[in-house]
Amino acid sequence: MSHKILLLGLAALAASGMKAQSEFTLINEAPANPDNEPVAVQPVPTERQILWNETEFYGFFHYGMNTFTGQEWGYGNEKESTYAPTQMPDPEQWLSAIKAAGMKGGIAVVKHHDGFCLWPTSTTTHSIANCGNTNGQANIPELFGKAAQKLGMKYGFYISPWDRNSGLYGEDNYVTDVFLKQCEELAKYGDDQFEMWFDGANGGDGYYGGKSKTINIDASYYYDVPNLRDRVHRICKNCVMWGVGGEARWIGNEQGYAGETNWAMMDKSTSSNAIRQTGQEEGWQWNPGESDAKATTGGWFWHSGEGVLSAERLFQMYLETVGRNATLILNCPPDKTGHLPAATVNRLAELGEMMQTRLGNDLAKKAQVSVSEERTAGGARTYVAANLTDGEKDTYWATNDGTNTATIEFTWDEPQDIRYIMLQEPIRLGQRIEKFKVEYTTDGASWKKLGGAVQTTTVGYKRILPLNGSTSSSYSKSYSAKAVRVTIESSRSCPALHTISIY
Ligand code: FUL
Repeated sequence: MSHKILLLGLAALAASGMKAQSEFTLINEAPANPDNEPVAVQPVPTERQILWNETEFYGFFHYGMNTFTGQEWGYGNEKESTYAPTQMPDPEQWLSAIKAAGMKGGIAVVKHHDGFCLWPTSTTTHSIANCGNTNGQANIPELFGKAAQKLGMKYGFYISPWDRNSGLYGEDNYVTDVFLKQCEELAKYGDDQFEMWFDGANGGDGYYGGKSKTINIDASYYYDVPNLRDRVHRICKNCVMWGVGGEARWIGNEQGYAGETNWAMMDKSTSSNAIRQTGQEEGWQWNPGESDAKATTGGWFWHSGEGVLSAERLFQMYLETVGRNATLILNCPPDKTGHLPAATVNRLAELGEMMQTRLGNDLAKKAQVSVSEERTAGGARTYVAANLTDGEKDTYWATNDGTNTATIEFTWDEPQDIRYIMLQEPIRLGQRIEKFKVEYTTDGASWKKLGGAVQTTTVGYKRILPLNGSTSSSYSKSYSAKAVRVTIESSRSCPALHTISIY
């Protein structure tokens, strides 16, 4: 059509003797795509959500007034002096311990529902500033942020929107003069924060400045989320506003698992826990899942006598969350000394070694890789099979438009003992793969399916499939493979993968 219009225009110009350049503007009908990249399937993540997803596995530290009262939800009337760490709290110790487990960051709870703030704040007297003991003066967000930066880890804070201490709770002033200001104060403890955690527990009974009553609010508007997001993002541009903030979703349970099928998309209006676990292929919002779970046997806060889950169980949680296109935030509560107990530290180190043994040696890197199709290269990009094993997250393999199925084959000179396969899509192109299968051959002739009865549907940011089909004893059986074949059976558009690893 545009060509016809242009020709008519030129004919008219020739007739009138005018110059073409000043009279005509050519409008491109298709956006330029010099690299021949596949068109993204909507919706797609923001840059902030992509960076957040790369944190994958991070720690959660419930520590505060409840650590000293033995409660899980303080009423809000606890005396400031009850917060009395017996030693100087040491967030660097917390973070070093989770780093040893392979975690890339941490979130510190700095205000829980009881309203007690672990930093000196102008917004309330209910903070460490008035606890009256030296160890208690440790400014937790400040120390936590600095320690994370020192250790090269990502960090962020949990601030409860619900405040059972504040006499203003339920009124607009609480949001404008207390909550938003507190969030802004926290944002100022480091503009490189990756996540701010806003819990869904809201309203109910509490102290509320002495009123001791029940106050119910409507969380869908009360916390002024658009303003909250703007105010934090102005300071911390890559800070994902979790939960109430709407940029990443709760996975629908606190047991450390996501659905075997798990889409990063969801409709904002949908809140059933079953749907949170799987997301929705047709969801109109990029709202990826985060799974919050406890590493200990008690509550979220430290309780005397509690145990620590086994490394095997924690590894299972990892497979069932990070391995299913969610992130895992694993709670490790510091005790009254302001340190993680030795049993937790030791277990985290054990987990780190287990992760290294099981997922530390990528056999795909020494295989020959062949694929059924490689997308035609564009200016600065190729889509070759070798991109799958080059260790780069920005290069990827893809097929041509219109080809929505494919096979990818890894072959070794000598048979390899294998237990896991890991796949990753370049999610800036949207989540595409709907169904795949993994097979292996020992003799080079007959192929057998791997993964047991596990659903091999979605991939997303990351998918790890235990090849024996068990997440609880995933290491118990290996397969001797001369070759492994991944078949993509269905995809929303031409499939693209940036990495496949085999362990
Ligand atoms: C819940 C809270 O009510 C718990 O106390 C805890 O902080 C957990 C992570 O989120 O909804």
